[in-house]
Amino acid sequence: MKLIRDLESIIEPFKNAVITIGNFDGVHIGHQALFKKVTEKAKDIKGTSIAMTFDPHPLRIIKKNGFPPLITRYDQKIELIEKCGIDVVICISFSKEFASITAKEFIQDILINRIGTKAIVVGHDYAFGKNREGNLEFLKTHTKNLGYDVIVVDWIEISNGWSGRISSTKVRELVIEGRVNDAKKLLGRFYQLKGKVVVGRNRGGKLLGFPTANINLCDELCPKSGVYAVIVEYERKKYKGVANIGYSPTFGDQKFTVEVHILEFNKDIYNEEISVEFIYRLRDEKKFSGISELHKQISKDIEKAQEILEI
Ligand code: RBF
Ligand code: MG
Repeated sequence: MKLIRDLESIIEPFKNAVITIGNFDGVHIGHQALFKKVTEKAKDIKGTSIAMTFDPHPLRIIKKNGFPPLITRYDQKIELIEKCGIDVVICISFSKEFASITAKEFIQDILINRIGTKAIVVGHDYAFGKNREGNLEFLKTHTKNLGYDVIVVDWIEISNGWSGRISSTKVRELVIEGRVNDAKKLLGRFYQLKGKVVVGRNRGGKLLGFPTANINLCDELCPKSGVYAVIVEYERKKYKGVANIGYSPTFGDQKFTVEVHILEFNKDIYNEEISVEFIYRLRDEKKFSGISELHKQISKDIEKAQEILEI
């Protein structure tokens, strides 16, 4: 897959370009359906399958605050799009200037003239460009004079055990509510956090008997506080684990942490990158009357996690 970060670097249009355009935060099953249609159509017309996306997320530029936490960070998003079999990802560095381009200019100058678009694949509620001018109706009225096809993907076809609307907003809601199992239905994979292992309080192993790797988060989406059965990936190997998200109320901590106790593991992994897949939410975080009560509960959590992760 080819990654393009700058439109200027496209010196000649792609052969029979089939394109889909979006933020694709989360690369959920709705997005995956769009990519599938793009690759199928590109195969049909012996062309190039293209996904255009944006980084940073346009809302971070348009809205000063109140933008949503990301489901997938930039590198993870690109990696997931690549897995869908797309030939070229064009990732626009979103700016106020880019936002001011009209839908007509965007289609004519960028999609047609520069990229060589022959077909645009969209969901039925799609709109782009300044003031969301570039909606489906708009796209369709320009097909004849600009010479491209519009292909609409019906998202109902791909429900995957989920009957509601599929959107990044819905995925965020589910993760924030701790409903990682439902989030999985929409993502087509488990929700995953990636981060560097940082120094914690150095208490888990010594005092409690369960050492934890504390993960440093930037501003990505974090599941609801609580205890989860997880799968940890480190150096391409997978391990079972139990994660705790929250404030460790037993110790009266004021600091929010994401920490994971990795089963059958005793390496020093400070400063190393790990990823944590959230498989199942075991319980809420609780204030225990003492260390031994908390220790007992964590032993039970591990037992339950072992059972869940066995299958
Ligand atoms: N701390 C709490 O105060 N309440 C909990 O319910 C709780 N559950 C945990 C469950 C697991 C599986 C793990 C690994 C940790 C949990 N902790 C909990 C956090 C614990 O207090 C923390 O790991 C140590 O204090 C080290 O920082
Ligand atoms: Mg720790």
